[in-house]
Amino acid sequence: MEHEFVMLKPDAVQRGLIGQLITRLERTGLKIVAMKFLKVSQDQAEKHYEVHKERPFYSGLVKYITSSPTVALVIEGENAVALTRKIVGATNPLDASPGTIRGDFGIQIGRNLIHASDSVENALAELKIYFDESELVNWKPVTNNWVYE
Ligand code: D4T
Repeated sequence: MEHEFVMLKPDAVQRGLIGQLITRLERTGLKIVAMKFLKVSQDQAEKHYEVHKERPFYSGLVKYITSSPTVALVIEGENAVALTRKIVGATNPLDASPGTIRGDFGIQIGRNLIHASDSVENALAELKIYFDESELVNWKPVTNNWVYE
């Protein structure tokens, strides 16, 4: 089963959307295996957004993600990465379809509420910035046989 790394960004927490956003992921049948409320450190932010280091929005992005608490989650399930990215929607809320998180709750790309890793490899690398692998909980929901055939 795939693991996906998700972060509810500072704007989602400040706007009181934690419950609503987690509900959208949970109701698919995808399973939460780790979850943490944390203020991202400068070091974690620099590791997380290393690929964007040379981009003009990098310093604003690091400032934003470290500015206020976030919620980090690891989600497990079949095709967890693609499914989660579909629920999250396009990076810019303007391009995100209605029904997606960014399409329904966002206006600007710099306040797009949620992060979801774009590949299985990046999910593993990113979850390691925020979690020790021992923090991932191995459990089986009682609904499993009704989510998977
Ligand atoms: P994340 O990584 O937050 O899930 O977003 P995406 O995978 O959808 O998009 P990304 O990596 O291209 O961008 C990372 C992060 O940077 C912000 N950003 C991006 C921004 O503020 N201005 C920009 O022009 C771009 C391209 C938003 C998401």
